[in-house]
Amino acid sequence: MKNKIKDTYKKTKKKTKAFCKKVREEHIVKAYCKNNILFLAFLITCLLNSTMLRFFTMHTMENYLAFKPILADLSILIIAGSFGYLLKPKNRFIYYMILEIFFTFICMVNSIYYTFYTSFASASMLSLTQFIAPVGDAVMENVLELKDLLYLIGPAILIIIHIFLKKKQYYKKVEGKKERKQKTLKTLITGAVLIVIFTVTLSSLEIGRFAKQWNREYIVMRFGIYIYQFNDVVASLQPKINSMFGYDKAKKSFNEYFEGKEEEKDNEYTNIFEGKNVIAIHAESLQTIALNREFNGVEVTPNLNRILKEGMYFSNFYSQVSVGTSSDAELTYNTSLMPTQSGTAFVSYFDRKYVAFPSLLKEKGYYTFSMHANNADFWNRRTMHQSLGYDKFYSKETYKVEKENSIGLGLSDKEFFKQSITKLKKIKEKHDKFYGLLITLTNHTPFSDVDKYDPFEVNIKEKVVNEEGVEEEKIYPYMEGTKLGNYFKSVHYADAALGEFLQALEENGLLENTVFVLYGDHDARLPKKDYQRLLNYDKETDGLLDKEDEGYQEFDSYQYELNRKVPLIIWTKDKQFNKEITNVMGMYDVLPTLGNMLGIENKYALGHDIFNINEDNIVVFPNGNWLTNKIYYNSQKGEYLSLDGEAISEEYIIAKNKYSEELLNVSNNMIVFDLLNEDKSENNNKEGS
Ligand code: GP9
Ligand code: MN
Repeated sequence: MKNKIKDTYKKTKKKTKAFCKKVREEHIVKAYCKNNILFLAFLITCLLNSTMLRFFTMHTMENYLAFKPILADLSILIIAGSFGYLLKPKNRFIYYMILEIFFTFICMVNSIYYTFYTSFASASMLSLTQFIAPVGDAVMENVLELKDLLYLIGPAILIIIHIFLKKKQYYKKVEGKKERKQKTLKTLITGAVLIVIFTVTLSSLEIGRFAKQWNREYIVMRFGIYIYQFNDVVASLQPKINSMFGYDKAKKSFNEYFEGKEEEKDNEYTNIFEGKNVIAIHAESLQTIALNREFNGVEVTPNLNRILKEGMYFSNFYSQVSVGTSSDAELTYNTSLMPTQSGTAFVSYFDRKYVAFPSLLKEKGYYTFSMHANNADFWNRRTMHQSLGYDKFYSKETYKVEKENSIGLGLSDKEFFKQSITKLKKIKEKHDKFYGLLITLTNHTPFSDVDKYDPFEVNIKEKVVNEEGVEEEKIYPYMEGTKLGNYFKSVHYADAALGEFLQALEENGLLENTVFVLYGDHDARLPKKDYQRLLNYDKETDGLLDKEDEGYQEFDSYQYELNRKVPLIIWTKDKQFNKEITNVMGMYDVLPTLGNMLGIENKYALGHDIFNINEDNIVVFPNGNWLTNKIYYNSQKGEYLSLDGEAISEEYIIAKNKYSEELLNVSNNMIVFDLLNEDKSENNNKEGS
């Protein structure tokens, strides 16, 4: 047996040597390259594009030179390119050019998408272009960068090579059918072999995450952009297919999840707001970072600062949005469910049954409504707000929107609130109890309509004594001219609008017996470098402090994630709470927490009443990351940041990972399979029996 192995080894070694010698002597590589210039140019340019995409998005050496995605991309390109050989040489350029454009398009779209969403593109989201269109200008202004155009170099190179080859009579070569078939087959086999090699190197974790698809960065990092995109298209179709099959399994896991989940309900806040009116504000892109902040002694948000002190202020509160941004925030706030893993609930699953603030309060005799001065079809609100149980949606059609009273995406917040007061007065006259959600618009990226905001300086002014001994003012630009600086100006305007609104509510008796709630819908996607400037500004150089300098504050990707928090404020004129809640809390905890105060309950909430769970709370994000008072866990990287400096046990991480995965899964099933719809459940039972 041993001898046999030895013999085979010797033979293989001999054969390999002979092959290498042949390759060397007969210049096979050189000859291959010479005869397949077009195919190779296509391969190399597309491979460079996908590598460049990883470089621009994930930014680490390890990421963009990783072996696995290169191998995966190469295999896909070889397989796709192999069919070009079926064509006669003169027709091949068209084939490779079409492929080149297709693969370049994938890279460009992902590059732009990543800048905006810090994630890779999803076909289900891109199919929603009608919802993206109104913010298209914001995208063009802020997102399209020079790097996104670099991908076009690939097709340009292919065209140049084609012109060169044409001149050299390259396409005049005659290739018989048999020869063409052989070339195709050989190339195809090479691609297939590479795919097999790639597949055997995969770990079970990688395969598992590939199947789930939501951990997008992780998949691009392991499988390359081309396989990722193909998998994404399949995954985007999956919800439609899934809702046709697998109902029983989903229902079973749903029942198991909620079985025995009875939790403590009562606390000191139970029913304190029972029967009161509710005016809730969905504050566009309002981030906690703008609150309790001042420039030259002037507060960015004086009005919010006042009510957060008097009311309940949840200062470690996080939005849990996915690609559905504003609509996902509304979904999670209203229903305590997470955004769907594919598509968006507002668009793809608007016809499901939801247990939400409006539907629950309606049962208690409330008149429920929403107000937003944008197009009613944006995010499919016109339909989805009905599913959530709103009696009426006051959309753009009910507001007077003119150029003069608009800022950024549409009607300015000041004007929106002014016109809403008239509507609110009528509502109050007609209804005993009401619940309303007002969705603001002005504080939406790109925050560039600076001239239309109230003047607000984000510089540093200092009194200095000059050489002649005279006191004068010195101005350091600080945040002026930065996106974050403009953001503060925009938030200052939004705060002033809120201040005017609160005053008008008071003047019209609309604050009597009323609870005022405000949440930031999601972060403002501000550049990291601007935070660095905010924290580490060096006045002397108008640059940044060095790591070694005194007062330097680290701002890494964890700090960035932690700073994405948004405010939640619950305030009423009738009672001063003066309470700051610092335990971590997610948007999905609002319905259980505020619901308990209002005397309503959603049995199928995924969040918790923060006053019952307190420091044991966990905020699960749609991408699988999660946050507790102890750590921020990055599930893509399998790494975490300890928040209190204490060591974290592996069991803790395993348990929370399991919890998060289960929660995301159940939430998704509840929406996709319409599990809260009892009629559907009955029908399924009938069919099954
Ligand atoms: C549009 C507004 C903004 O009506 O709610 O939506 P977003 O771009 O934040 O998802
Ligand atoms: Mn929004």
